[in-house]
Amino acid sequence: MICINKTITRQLASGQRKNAVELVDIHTHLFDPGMDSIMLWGIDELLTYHYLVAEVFRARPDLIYDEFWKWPKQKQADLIWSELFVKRSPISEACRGVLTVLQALNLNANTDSLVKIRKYFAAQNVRDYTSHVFRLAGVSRVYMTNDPFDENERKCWQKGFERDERFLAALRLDSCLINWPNGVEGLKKLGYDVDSSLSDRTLNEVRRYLNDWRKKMDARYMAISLPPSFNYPDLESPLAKLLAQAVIPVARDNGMPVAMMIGVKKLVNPCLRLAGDSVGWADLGAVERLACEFGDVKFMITTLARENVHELCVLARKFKNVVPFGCWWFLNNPELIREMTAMRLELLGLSFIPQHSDARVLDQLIYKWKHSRAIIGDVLAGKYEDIIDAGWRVSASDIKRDLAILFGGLLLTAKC
Ligand code: FIX
Ligand code: ZN
Repeated sequence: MICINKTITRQLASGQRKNAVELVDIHTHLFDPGMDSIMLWGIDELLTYHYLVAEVFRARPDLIYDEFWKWPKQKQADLIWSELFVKRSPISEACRGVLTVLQALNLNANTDSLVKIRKYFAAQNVRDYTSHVFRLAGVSRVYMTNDPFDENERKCWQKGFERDERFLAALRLDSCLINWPNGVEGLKKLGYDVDSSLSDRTLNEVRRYLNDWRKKMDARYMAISLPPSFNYPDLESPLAKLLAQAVIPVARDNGMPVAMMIGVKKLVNPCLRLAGDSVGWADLGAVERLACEFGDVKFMITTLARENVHELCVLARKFKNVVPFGCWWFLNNPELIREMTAMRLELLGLSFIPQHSDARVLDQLIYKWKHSRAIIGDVLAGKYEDIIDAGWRVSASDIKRDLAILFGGLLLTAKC
């Protein structure tokens, strides 16, 4: 075994050395290039990302929400560029991300006008560009967020398209199950004989829906985002019953993980649309009880409140079928990624998934992973240095093996 020094450790751990690891991004809002009508990419999509929409209204509180939403995307992007990049230094994480993407594409960001940058993107072919972005980001595969209730997305599935193996499917449950019986009409439209009561017939039909679309998409896991108030068991909550008697049985029968993303307060400011969601502390006792009752089902959990992160680490130590993942949304910022990664490595070793990108725009893969790898790699390198100081011999192959566990999507697919 060739022992390596701390410099190489640091380079390897942060992916600075070639083919450090096949990286699998386990949660994004990207779409297969075959679904080109709904796939987002390019400078205008990057600049109108909802993170930057929230920030431009802070720079220009005089802006009228409805006026802004009436503008064409290019006009929105021009305003965001002018307010957040030209008139002010683009130091927020979301602004910096756009700079990182442009730098990686060798485009000059130091400009007042987006004309030249738009020309570059206009000249790209989406399939070639997708491969270029995956190469620059060092990503091998991504999981999408797939919702049969979304009209535009459903049309792609019903028309059929040639799958790109780099884009795996995850069946998203929010539209169908959150605020039941809101999903009843949608299920009926899709041909399922349900009603608002959670009768055996309705539960059977929900299971049929989940299985039909799991198969149609070749979905590898099911996912749902949950409010801070989520509880289980909860006799008052249709959602608790639907999870226990529809989602979890289908997951168990097919060896599918269930991802629960907990702590989102939807649309606290509806005028901001996608940018209007906020965060709340959640009682993770619900996760403890689900993990205890369904010990043969894998629960992938991410929380939105910083206060829940440590609690989730301890919870995961108690339940081998709970896998914490990612630094979600308002936690996906350098200092919090650093804090969360150190906490998780110290409490969980390598038994968690450090990050997902949550990318909504293809090009974001470049910045979300460059920024995260640098921090996660730095923290991880420090942990190798600690054990080297304690006399442990670390080889390059050890680090590559460990990175494959952390970033290769293995914890999502491994049996629990
Ligand atoms: O529920 C989710 O998948 C969230 O990640 C999104 O709703 C959110 O808008 C987002 O993209 C955060 O990064
Ligand atoms: Zn997401």
